[in-house]
Amino acid sequence: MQEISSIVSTSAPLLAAGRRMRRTPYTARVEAAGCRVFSIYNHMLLPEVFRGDVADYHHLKTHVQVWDVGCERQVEIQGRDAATLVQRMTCRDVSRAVPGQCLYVPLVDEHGGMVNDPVMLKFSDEHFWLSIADSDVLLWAKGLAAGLGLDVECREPAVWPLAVQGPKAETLVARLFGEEVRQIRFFRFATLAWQGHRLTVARSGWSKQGGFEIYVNDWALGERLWDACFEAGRDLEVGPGAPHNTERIEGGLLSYGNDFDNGNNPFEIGLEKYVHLDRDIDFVGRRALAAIRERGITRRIMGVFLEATELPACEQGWPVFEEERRVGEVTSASVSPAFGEGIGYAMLDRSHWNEGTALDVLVPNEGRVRARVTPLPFIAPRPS
Ligand code: THG
Repeated sequence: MQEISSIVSTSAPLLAAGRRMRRTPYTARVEAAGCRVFSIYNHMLLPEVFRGDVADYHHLKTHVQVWDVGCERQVEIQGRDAATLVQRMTCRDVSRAVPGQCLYVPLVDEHGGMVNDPVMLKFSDEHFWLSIADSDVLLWAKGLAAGLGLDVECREPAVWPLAVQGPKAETLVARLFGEEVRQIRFFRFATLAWQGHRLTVARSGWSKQGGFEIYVNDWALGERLWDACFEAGRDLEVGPGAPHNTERIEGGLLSYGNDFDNGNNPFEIGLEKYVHLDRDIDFVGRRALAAIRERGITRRIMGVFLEATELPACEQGWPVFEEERRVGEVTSASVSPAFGEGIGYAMLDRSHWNEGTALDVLVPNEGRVRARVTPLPFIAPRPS
């Protein structure tokens, strides 16, 4: 229990069950597999810890894990104006996407503030999914469609992604869906048969260990597919897992609600390469982002190394100082076994965002921790 106490305090009250804390088709299996900590994401249960924080990390980087990411809800946009609405919602040019392609698309509001950062799946010019992070995108999409008078239908389909992540993920998924999964390139998807059902299988997922996401479209299939993964992967040491805070920080993946929210623009969070102001596209917030680009940003997210061998969960932002002057805030942090010290993200004022800048971070129960600024990601991606 030592490790769990670093995530939530041992005296924390329990989370009440109820329909607002939606279960997924996999929740019963996740509980049986020994899930010790849940979070809530898109009003749905998201498992976080199984063996323990550090053991889960090493298992993910060595073997293969099955993740209940049913909370990655799909916002389905269908109809004659579907492509128009999706483009209105994102500052990234989606016009060249082809059917079978995924795109990471920052969604912005009229002030250029981040609404969400989903993965878009394009099925056709008239059919898209936005696989969303933790904010209520469906209502924003419906509001825009109504306000703009677009010919689209927006809904949340009965789809619950199951992720298979880790170095042995391809071997496992090929055993279930056949050798053709090996042909699926990064951020592409195919519709493949499994026990008479046609499922969308994408090479994607919220880790840098490689893997797939299976978009399960039938509640009753959930436990069967979960069980099939474990039967097919026994010799691969398959195990239950979940998106891992340390591994995703190492890889530079950002978390909506933790590292940024509606108060941040895409430039501040390092997503400038997805802001296509030089393309002839029409999106909400275009003028605002153009003005921000013109003005320049005053803060941005950077990596920080933290001289610590133990860190609590970052429940609130940790203030960052240079001597007595407050210059930013740590948004996520964790001790990395790969680096043997703390790593994290910090939103830093322009005066202190340069690589190598020495800072202090005020960590609850630890006091002042020495930190230094570093570019992201901490671990460069392997060529895929
Ligand atoms: N998969 C699916 N849905 C999701 C997530 C996911 N919804 C919630 C959340 N994760 C959305 N956020 C991200 C953030 C980063 C990535 C995916 C989803 C990601 N980025 C790659 C990178 O940064 O290297 C690739 C970006 C690109 O090349 O376009 O994978 O994980 N279904």
